[in-house]
Amino acid sequence: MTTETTASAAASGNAATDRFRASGKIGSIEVDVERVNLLASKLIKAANDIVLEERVSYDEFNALKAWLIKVGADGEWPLFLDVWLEHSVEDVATDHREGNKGSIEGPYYIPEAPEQKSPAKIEMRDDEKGTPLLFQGQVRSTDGSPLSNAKVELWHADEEGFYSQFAPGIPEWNLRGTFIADEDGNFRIDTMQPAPYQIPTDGACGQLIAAAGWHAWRPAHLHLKVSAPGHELLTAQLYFPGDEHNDDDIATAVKPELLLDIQQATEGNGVQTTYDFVLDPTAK
Ligand code: MBD
Ligand code: FE
Repeated sequence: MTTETTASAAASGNAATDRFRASGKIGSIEVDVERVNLLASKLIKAANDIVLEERVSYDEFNALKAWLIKVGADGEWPLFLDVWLEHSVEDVATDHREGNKGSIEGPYYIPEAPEQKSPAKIEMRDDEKGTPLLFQGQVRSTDGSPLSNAKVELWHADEEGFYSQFAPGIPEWNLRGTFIADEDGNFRIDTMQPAPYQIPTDGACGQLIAAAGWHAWRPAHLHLKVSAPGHELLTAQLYFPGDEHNDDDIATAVKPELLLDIQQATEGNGVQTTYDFVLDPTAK
């Protein structure tokens, strides 16, 4: 067994929970009393309607109670919410945009990954497994003008589907980096193609998936945050054609605009892809 395969749901869940607590997203949140009243009332009513319509039993009610307790104990609230709810929040937050489609952030983003000027190679182990991937493109504004020195943050799983800082035995910033595009908005990053990702099977979310007879897979994906002064931050994911889970992602986060065009590399072995990002100006 490699160190990586000893990754546990509780360890990755608790790391994601700690990361959310440290993210600064909580301190700045204030929700109006009217909105809390509306949203909480609707949520409670929806749950009660299900109980009445489906005649939920005490055994089912207690199974739910035990399961919700386990979600917290395993630190899997970030995973649960990001897999089954964030995609709708993302749709609402970005449906005004004219530029690039985005997708969900998910539970495994870490800000301030080491910065490098493009062209660059992302941090990886000397013996990093997998297919080398050259990822390049240009960042532009909606009017077509290149965004010089745009920032491209990239993070993704390794060839076994594990994320650094959320699975044991992986160097801190492995397959994570912040890349500064050139004066024409062009970036060029050498990385390693990620594997499909399976939701941890030994935690509460995995228990639900097994109990409901679902599958636990997300298609292989690159995570990105692309930004430039005066433009809305784009959070996105990019996917690989032919992945069998592009059509049934457990997190419902695939969009046709986010599929890469993968080519054989022109230099060395491996593959390459070009993907351009279009950012919306803020305050139009
Ligand atoms: C992931 O890697 C991910 O991107 C999401 C959205 C949820 C769980 C794991
Ligand atoms: Fe992911």
